Amino acid sequence: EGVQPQEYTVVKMEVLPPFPTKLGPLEGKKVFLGAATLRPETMYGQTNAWVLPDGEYGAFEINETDVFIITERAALNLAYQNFSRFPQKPSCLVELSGYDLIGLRLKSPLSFNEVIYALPMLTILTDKGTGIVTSVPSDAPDDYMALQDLKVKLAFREKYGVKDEWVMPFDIVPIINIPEFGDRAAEKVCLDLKIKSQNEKEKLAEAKRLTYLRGFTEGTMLVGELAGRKVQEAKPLIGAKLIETGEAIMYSE
Ligand code: A2H
Repeated sequence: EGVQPQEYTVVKMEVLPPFPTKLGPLEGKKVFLGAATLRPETMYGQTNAWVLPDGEYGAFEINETDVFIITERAALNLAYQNFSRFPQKPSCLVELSGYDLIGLRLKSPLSFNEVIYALPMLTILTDKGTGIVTSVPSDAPDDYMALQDLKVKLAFREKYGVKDEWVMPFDIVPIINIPEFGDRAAEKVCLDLKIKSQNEKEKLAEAKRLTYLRGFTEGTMLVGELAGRKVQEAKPLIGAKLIETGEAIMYSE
């Protein structure tokens, strides 16, 4: 953990009915996967959500109506930031594993894909953010490689019970142009560095460093209300709009 607090936007990815049996007790509530992101301006390009198969999650009451599926650690932090039905006390309705979440149908704010699915990612850390990540393969090297792994490795899909139709129809959505990297920066950098899988940590760290540096300072939005504006200008405006509309909350740790 760093010394500086990290400010995340937690995007509310709505779980669409029908709920699987495990989520039965949540019937009648508004249920969301709470995805922690540092890049709210990229939400147009979402293709799926990521969960850690062996991760421990819970369905926590955020208020009278809304339930967030996140780690217990994040629920405790949120409870101290006024996001719990009961002050400073997480209220868990169901304990869940990542396996229970794979295949959930989701509707996520700003996404051009109207329905997306929860899929397995093996490199999610449970001591950071909410343990749920939203996937933007155009601009996040980790997301691009994890989605590639699922697309090209049938054995990987089978191991986690991932159906082809949750993965195959979802292509990169170009949302940001970066002068040196084009409009699919994560893909270009992963190809340039010859990254083979989501487990190549060092190469992926380098890929992230490269895309960041240029993306934030020189990137231009290609889509949405702020098309044509710099990423730097769009990021706080889009983040604020998601909060105003109730489609996201701020979370710090
Ligand atoms: B970012 P930092 Cl387009 N485990 O969101 C692993 N990764 C996690 C995580 C966890 N528990 N919680 C959040 N993250 C990811 C968008 C994005 C992100 C883009 C480009 C880069 C990028 C879409 N995925 O992050 O260590 C989330 O992915 C690159 C680091 O707190 C979150 O923002 O700095 C970011 O990592 C937070 O990482």
